[in-house]
Amino acid sequence: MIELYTWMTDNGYKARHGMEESGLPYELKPVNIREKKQFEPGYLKISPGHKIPALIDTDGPGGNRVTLCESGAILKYLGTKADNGLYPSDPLKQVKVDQWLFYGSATWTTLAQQYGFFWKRNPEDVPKAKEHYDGVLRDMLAMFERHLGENEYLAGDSYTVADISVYPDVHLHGDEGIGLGDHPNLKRWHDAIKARPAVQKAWTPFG
Ligand SMILES: N[C@@H](CCC(=O)N[C@@H](CS)C(=O)NCC(=O)O)C(=O)O
Repeated sequence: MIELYTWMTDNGYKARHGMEESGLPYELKPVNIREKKQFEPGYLKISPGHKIPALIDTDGPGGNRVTLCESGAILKYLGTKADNGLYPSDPLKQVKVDQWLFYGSATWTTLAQQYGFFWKRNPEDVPKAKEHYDGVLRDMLAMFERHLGENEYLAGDSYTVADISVYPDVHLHGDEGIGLGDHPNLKRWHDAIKARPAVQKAWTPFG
């Protein structure tokens, strides 16, 4: 059984979305980061950097107990375990999935979060930072637009964990933010993912 520790944030939605797409049974364990629950000693044992998401799998490889943090690593783990194409078994296809999965975790979301901080959450108005991150966000959206003009999904013809990693911040800062009207290819990709039942489930607020 997998226990998924997460919260209602971009990275948190990635893991929950991947869990839903995997079809694997799991137990949802909300970690309220507004109440600083991520700093509790028991949680720091599975996520040393006090970040959500994280998971515990009591039936990992070889029947061993696995703990794991980092959304990209979690998505790859779930895709591999589910063996349903979310993370392809073909090493040639894995190359491009890894490229976009790493881009999603390391570059896209990290920079989109800075945009979100300066535009939505920072009580102090910092025009230079806002201008900088607005340019950074728009440049990345334009890159996705070009790429998805030539590819149905980020890693090529198939929907993979790479798409799951990139979706939340395209939704939050693109579709529900500055708008995707000038990005028809990205909008097509976004809407196709948004319509998936797994997204509807994963983005449901905790009860
Ligand atoms: N690179 C990490 C980033 C995770 C992350 O930034 N998590 C945030 C919420 S989106 C968090 O847990 N913040 C609480 C904290 O830093 O104490 C991943 O992809 O999982």
